[in-house]
Amino acid sequence: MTTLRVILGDQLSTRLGVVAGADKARDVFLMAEVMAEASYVNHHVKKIAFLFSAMRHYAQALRAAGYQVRYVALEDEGNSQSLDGEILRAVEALAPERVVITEPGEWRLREGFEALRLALPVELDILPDTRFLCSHAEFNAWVGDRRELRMEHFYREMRRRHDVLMEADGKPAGGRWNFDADNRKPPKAGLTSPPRLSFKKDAITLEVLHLVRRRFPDGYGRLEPFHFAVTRRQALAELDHFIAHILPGFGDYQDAMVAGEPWLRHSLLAAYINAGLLYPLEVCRRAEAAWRDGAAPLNAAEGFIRQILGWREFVRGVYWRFMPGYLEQNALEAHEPLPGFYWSGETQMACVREALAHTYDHAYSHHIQRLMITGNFALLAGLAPKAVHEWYLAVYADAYEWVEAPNTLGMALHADGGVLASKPYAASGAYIRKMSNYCQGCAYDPTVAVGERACPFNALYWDFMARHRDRFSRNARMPFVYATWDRMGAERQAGLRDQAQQHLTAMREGRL
Ligand code: FAD
Ligand code: DLZ
Ligand code: SF4
Repeated sequence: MTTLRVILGDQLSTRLGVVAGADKARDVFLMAEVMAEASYVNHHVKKIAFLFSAMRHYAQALRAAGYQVRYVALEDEGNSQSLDGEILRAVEALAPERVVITEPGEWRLREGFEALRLALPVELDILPDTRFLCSHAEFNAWVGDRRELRMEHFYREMRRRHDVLMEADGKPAGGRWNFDADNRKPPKAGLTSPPRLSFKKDAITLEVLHLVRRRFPDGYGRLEPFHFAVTRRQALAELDHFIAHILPGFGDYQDAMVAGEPWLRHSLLAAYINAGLLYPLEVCRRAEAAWRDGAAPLNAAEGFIRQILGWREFVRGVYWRFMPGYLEQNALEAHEPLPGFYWSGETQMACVREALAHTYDHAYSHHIQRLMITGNFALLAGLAPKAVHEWYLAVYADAYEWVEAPNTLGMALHADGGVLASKPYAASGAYIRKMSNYCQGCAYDPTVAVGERACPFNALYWDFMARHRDRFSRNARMPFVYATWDRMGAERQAGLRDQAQQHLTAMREGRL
């Protein structure tokens, strides 16, 4: 029986069911570069180039292994420029007896494939994405009748189920599940990013860069220099490098931010894991082995593993459980349009400028920049969640809706009303001052809340807390906030709220 086996741009893994059962003589793989996917948000040009190059290399590897591949390049004649269209065209051309696909990572595509089923003259099977370590059924079973979903509880179950960082007696390695308290060090003086690998561009990547430059001339972001790994072999080299040289410091400086240092001790692996070039469990096992071999401390290995085995799987579970409504949520009733500086990078706030510069240059900024700088600003200023979500989905090389939306709407903006995180990650300039050296180069002063040089994060923080008092004063994890606010007295409170309005006016007028 001839089967058409469809592989999407973020499914570049040979261990998926769609590959495992393939008959080299009869089956055909379909991969397609299409404008519908390349333009449904204003993707960073590096993200498009990374995926197209990785897709082309993956097709080449399949062919080298003896498989038949129908690869439709962006400018190929007849390209219908949509995934549905390309599946229909391939079915017409090849007359397979069935079509097999791995479930996509975004609700809109999943819906599209369900509809396509009805239009196709042959059966369409949607297989589970077995790269994930928690299936939809397992997540739903874990949710059960819990009223609150907390990542920490989920993570413990995942550690047990996959036997990661566990001792023989069923206790967690080192006697604790979580070493987060050790992982909040501010940057020490002179903290820099250790050197990273940079991969030589081969003919395929050069051709893709040329294509992207030509076809996306007004696309967001800097296309070159382009250093991404685009094959599994290169991604494994990046993993080796991280485990050997970077992981030992991962925990200590997980929350630190330093001007001019985009990577610090972060792994840069999300783009590769999400596209399928690395498997999440292999990455966790490598980190665990480094600890067991004495090459990395436990707080680093545990902190790193928690992000992948815990957060990554947890947000995916939340996404599928709460879609399609999840994207519509706006629990804090935030309606402010996204200010232009998110795209242009032009703002006087040094911390925001820095995070946006990394984003523009590398299609990357690390977690604390995403959460506590650009995310925190969006939260405090009341930016409309959907606009912020579309921005995050566009600008990072690792961004797909299943992982981006819960992080943005849930973790950063609290738009889901607390499904993902029990309290908002709101912080004033004092936090940024403590965890970074950004304030040294800023037009504003983090110690000032009202007046000409007042750091916008300060008054916006208090205004945010005052606006949402009804909701947050009942939160047991925010005990001191309202006590401090009340101690300020009416005059100071009015001054802060007026200052917040001035910042918002400056933001709307492009002066912030
Ligand atoms: P590291 O800091 O080295 O972390 C190790 C790995 O853990 C990452 O590679 C990633 O696979 C995983 N991880 C860490 N934190 C999270 C998390 N909160 N959720 C899921 N996985 C996590 N991550 C994405 O992969 N895609 C996104 O589109 C995305 N959007 C985000 C938007 C916002 C507003 C926020 C606050 C976070 C977002 N994250 C996203 C999570 C996290 O910021 C990135 O995974 C991380 O910055 C990627 O860099 P890294 O590979 O160097 O990660
Ligand atoms: C992100 C992306 C881009 C830019 N281009 C393509 C493409 O041309 N062909 C393709 O199959 N996939 C692409 N993707 C990835 C899809 O958008 C991805 O499968 C969905 O976002 C689901 O995660
Ligand atoms: Fe950011 Fe405020 Fe510090 Fe400037 S002073 S870098 S705006 S926290």
